[in-house]
Amino acid sequence: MPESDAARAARLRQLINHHDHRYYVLDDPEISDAAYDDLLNELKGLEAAHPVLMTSDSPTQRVGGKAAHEFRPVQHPRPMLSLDNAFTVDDFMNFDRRVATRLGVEVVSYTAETKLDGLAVSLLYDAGVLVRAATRGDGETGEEVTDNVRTIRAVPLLLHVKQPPALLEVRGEIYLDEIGFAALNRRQLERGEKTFANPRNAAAGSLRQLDSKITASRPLTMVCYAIGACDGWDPPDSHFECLQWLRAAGLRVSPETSRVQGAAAALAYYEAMATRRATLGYAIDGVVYKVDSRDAQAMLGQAAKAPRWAIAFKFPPEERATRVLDIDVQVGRTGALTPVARLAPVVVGGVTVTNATLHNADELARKDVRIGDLVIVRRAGDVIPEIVRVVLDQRPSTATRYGMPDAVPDQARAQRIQSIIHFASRRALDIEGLGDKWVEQFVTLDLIKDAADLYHLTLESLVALERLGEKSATNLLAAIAASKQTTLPRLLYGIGIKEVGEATAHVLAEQFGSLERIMQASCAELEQVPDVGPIVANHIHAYFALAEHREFLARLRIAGVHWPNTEPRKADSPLAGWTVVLTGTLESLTRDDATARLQAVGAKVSSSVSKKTSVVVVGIDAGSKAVKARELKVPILDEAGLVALLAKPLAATSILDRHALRQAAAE
Ligand code: I6G
Repeated sequence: MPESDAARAARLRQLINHHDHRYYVLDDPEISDAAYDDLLNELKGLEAAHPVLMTSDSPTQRVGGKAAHEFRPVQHPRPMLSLDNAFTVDDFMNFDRRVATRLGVEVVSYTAETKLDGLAVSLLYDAGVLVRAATRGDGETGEEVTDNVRTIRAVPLLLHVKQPPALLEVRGEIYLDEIGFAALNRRQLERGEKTFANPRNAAAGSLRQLDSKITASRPLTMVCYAIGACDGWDPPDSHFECLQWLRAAGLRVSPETSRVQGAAAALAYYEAMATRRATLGYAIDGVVYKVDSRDAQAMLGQAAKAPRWAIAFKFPPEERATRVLDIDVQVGRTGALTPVARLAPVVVGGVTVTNATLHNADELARKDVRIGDLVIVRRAGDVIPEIVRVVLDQRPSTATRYGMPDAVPDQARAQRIQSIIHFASRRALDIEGLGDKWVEQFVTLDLIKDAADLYHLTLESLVALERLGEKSATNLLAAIAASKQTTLPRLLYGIGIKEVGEATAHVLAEQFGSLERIMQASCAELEQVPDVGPIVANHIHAYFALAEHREFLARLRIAGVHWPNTEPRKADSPLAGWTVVLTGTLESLTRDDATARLQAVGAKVSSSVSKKTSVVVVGIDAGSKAVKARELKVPILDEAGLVALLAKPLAATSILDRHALRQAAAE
């Protein structure tokens, strides 16, 4: 091989990395897309002709490689904490006064940054080379997503530093901007695949792809906001300088970062960002203030879950006015009719909203929403669009009430479509690529009548459809075939028994062990299951009493769908013998879910604390039970500890050691 090929390949790598940095990090490209493609194609050609020229940090390696089977758990070198929140000016002022008092200063110097609504990740650079990327997970343990993160061009594979630290952990947020999000959803629609509800879900879904080629096709980007663990190097003295260092090292840092002196300047930054929020081009849900001096940060230290030197001041959910163009009903998988307002498109918190559910006839009447009304819309929990209220003084004289129908034409067909969509959904049989639009089309064209028919679709029938090429059809059939190997809880959830959610499906499977035993169970036996009351027991019993449903399950089996029996719960379940008390409000899961999941791993959930209690889980605003637990010296877990326990019940003892608050106050 001529020497010049090696030199040319090295030069091309350098040039492409430079232009990636200009385009993806600085947002300031120097060359046209066509000129960039020429460079990349030339490098690909050289590497194909001389494979020895290929390096692991070559930009050609960002296209994604082999599909993985799972995401390996990885322990973070230092826990990835969360941030305390402020929701009001008073909250923020209290934080500022607390910090000032502890530091013994009058005016605190902060770095202010935007809080992007994405997914927190940790990047590990070994001597300047990206060697690992992991999601935050529960803060202690995340999932390794290196192959996927390598496809993100805003993430340098090599740091632009002459003498890189021996080890450097960088933390930040992976997200999609508004243009990237809209483009992705457009593409999903074109392919008949599910669109994403918001950029955060899209980013999370894109990063959690086992096939990194799919991640490579998604327009993800990243901003970095902190240095985590490091070795062989002292970071600069202030957070602001750390961010500048990261920027100089080739990483993307929020362009909105600013140093502010004192509370008044901090609040002015908040106001400025709140005003600019709608035009930034990416979703932010607040601003983050960090005490700037790293020495001061060290003096302040951290509480159980969050540093004492930082706070996220959240924005109130964004509200926008728009017009109700129409109201109609949507048929759910159980046949229930839900009124839906069709809205003039409006961007709320970075997402275009065109529909808002009105839940049921009562809610429709209570809010008195009429066709033609001007309404205020927000995204509940910043996700699901909802109508907050009607702007009554702008109600047009032509506004008309909507009469909820008892039934709609084609209701049975709409219901069948919804039940198949549910059956194929990620938490049920998980048939990847079977978007809602395809299900609608298959049912409309009479290719399928129910979910069992999916397993009899053929390549010939699919390629005959417009817009479904042979490759997509083959992939879809492979995904359908792969879903045959499933689990009893997934099946129980997927068949869509009224009010049987994932948690109940799990507990049913745990308690009965096989579908046959659930089918034969009486209402009284079903009611013995934790989480199953008389109404749900009745739904389950009624479902299996219908010959049509039993026949459907038999057809699934004949088609090769297989769900191994689970072992009915035994005394050696990981938490068998444990008694757990839940108190206070949990943020990431409901009390019912927590109960069902604890019971599924063998724990008994009790409502009162005694010496025999194994652990008390303390949520927000916990009252006397937390006090009693301290008095009785019963171990106390916070919510993060509960999540860790549910994720790995076999590691219960070490989780208790790690998370239990152990009555620090009492000891
Ligand atoms: O979740 C976060 C978003 C933004 C952060 C964060 C941040 O800084 C701009 N900083 C820290 C230290 C943490 N979470 C824990």
